[in-house]
Amino acid sequence: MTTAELDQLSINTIRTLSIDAVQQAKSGHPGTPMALAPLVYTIWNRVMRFDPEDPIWPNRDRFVLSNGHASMLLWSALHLAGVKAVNADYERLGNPSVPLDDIRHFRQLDSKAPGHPEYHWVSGVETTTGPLGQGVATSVGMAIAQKWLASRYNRPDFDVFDYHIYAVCGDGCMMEGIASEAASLAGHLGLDNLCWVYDNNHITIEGNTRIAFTEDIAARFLGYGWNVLRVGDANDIDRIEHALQVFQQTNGRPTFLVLDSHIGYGSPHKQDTAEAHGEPLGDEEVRLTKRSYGWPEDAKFLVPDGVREHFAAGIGMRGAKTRRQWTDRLAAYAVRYPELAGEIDLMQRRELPTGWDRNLPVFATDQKGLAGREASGKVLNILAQNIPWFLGGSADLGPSNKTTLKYEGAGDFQAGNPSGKNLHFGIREHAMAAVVNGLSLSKLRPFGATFFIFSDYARPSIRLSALMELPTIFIFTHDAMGDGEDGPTHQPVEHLASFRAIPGLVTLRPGDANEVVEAYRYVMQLRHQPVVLALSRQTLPTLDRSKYSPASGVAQGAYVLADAPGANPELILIASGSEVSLAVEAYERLLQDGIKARVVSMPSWEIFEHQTKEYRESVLPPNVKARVAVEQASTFGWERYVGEKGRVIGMHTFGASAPLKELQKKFGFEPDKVVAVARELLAGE
Ligand SMILES: Cc1ncc(C[n+]2csc(CCOP(=O)(O)OP(=O)(O)O)c2C)c(N)n1
Ligand SMILES: [Mg+2]
Repeated sequence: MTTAELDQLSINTIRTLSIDAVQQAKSGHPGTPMALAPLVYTIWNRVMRFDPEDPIWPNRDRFVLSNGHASMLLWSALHLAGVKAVNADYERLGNPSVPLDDIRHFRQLDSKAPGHPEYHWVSGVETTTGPLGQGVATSVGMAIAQKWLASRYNRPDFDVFDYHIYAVCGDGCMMEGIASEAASLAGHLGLDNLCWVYDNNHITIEGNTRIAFTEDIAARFLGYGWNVLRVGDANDIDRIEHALQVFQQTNGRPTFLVLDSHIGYGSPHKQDTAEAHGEPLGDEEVRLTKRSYGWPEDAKFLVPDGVREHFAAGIGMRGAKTRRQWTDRLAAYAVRYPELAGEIDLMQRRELPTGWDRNLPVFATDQKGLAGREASGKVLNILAQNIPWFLGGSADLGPSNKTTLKYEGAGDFQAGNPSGKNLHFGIREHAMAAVVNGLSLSKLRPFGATFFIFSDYARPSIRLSALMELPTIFIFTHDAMGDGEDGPTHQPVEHLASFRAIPGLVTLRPGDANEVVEAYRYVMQLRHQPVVLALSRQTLPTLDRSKYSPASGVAQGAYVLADAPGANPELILIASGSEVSLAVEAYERLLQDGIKARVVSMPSWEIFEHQTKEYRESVLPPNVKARVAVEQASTFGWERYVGEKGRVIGMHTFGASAPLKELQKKFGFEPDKVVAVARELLAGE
């Protein structure tokens, strides 16, 4: 067979595997894989530097399928390229990442060919996609990461990091706001290592895009400062390859490649229709379509002889060669620059350098105290100096979030200064969260920040962070009513409850400056869990730790901060964040009145739930039923800790606009109120 014939055979293999898998599952999206098989074939077999033997090789090119519903493209590519599996400890396992049998079980339980690309589940998937727009936005984080890594680690004669990022997207991704935010940022930053290929097929679920989407997309991307290319025929792999070469030669701008395609290509009755998007073709149409490809009509899941070999000769050979060259280069680099090479190695395993926690502050007792965000700012500035690859920024609230890295040499990440550690996301919270995910997927240790209320604008990407099991850090300040006069538009209420409801996410709301330090100490050691830190705007008293328990209790999620005489309480006050010192004040008064109270500081439900039953019951003894929880947030969920007989002092409205003191009075966050509720409870009222 000629090379051209092998190319076509490979493309049709991707198409028919996709058709068969969807038909077998009786669910899925055949049309886009049929249309984009030539594109994916070209990127994988002709262009990408990716070694199937080692899908986590640090300098590999990245491939992101942002239109995640077309997942069969990825499963076909991973299968045909012979990509090998890796486990969560980054060990190379040697078995195929996506066996053919799993493609036969597309969308079934435990299959390595699930409905959408899932990062933590299938090796070779660079990021989880499915919620449209997330993939392309995350790819911007990957591109920022590559620039940062190159600027820190590359040396004359040693290009340690020079990879490219390819993202494929459709109309849906282009309509989603997050993609616009991310494209705007990528254009500003001039990320010329980034190429988005837009599947311009004019079809979405409800029909032709003329019903809802008629703008000039190319003009939009020109406006963002991207280089815009067009290939008018999605079957023309030479033109596609040429366009990707143009991308590689383009400096100073990201590339947007508009690819005109026909959804359901080759299907006599379904091509160019919305039906091809998300329904199996049907047995008869499958036969007709295969006939149009010149494929055996009754063959199912057929990988003809020569196809795997063709991939082995393409991506296999190229990937192995480039990885070998890189490994040799890195070995020589490690001799010249042992420290830098050591960093690269640690980073890949998500480990921390020795001394990562040196100089972390200990805050002295202080009734006036320090705001959570202030303490956080001090800690961030130390951590960023101890951990070279710890970096981040805010969505235009750095001065307010106190997330700006101010030490000498921290620098701002910009097109002309890719070594900067302060990222300026602009007022783009959603893209920020996705970019932070992209940085984390690139093994940097990132944080992103905004006001807690605006976490609403970032939540879909935070959810994906948890789904992907990434150790990202989201720093949210102004975590309750502390911003007073800004009023209910700025006062988070249901946010803690909603983050506590996300599986795998750690939500932490420290109660004083030393709890902030301990929170970071805990967070930094996580390797597979994202964290939401909720920090106060206003000052919080720094508690006397010689009188009360040490803040290291944060690592247990909840701990006995102040106890009743003889550790034998009749009442438990539970609080988080700004309400911890309030609970302590109430406790002192109750104690004076002879009431045996205990204060439990509970910065994190999730961490607490992971402690032994023994520990949990030592903190919240089951026989002590008189419990009051105090938190300036929705009371939703607190029943689990206060029990049927307990009480919760929390929020039932959106708050109000007024100075903080008045709000505390109005909504009952005062010692008098806590004492009164405690007394009522003990009196059995
Ligand atoms: C955020 C989000 N909203 C809605 C959906 C449901 N959905 C999946 S695919 C799709 C249509 C996408 O159209 P397009 O991107 O043009 O894909 P094509 O059919 O051309 O492959 C929709 C609405 C989704 N996955 N994510
Ligand atoms: Mg479309």
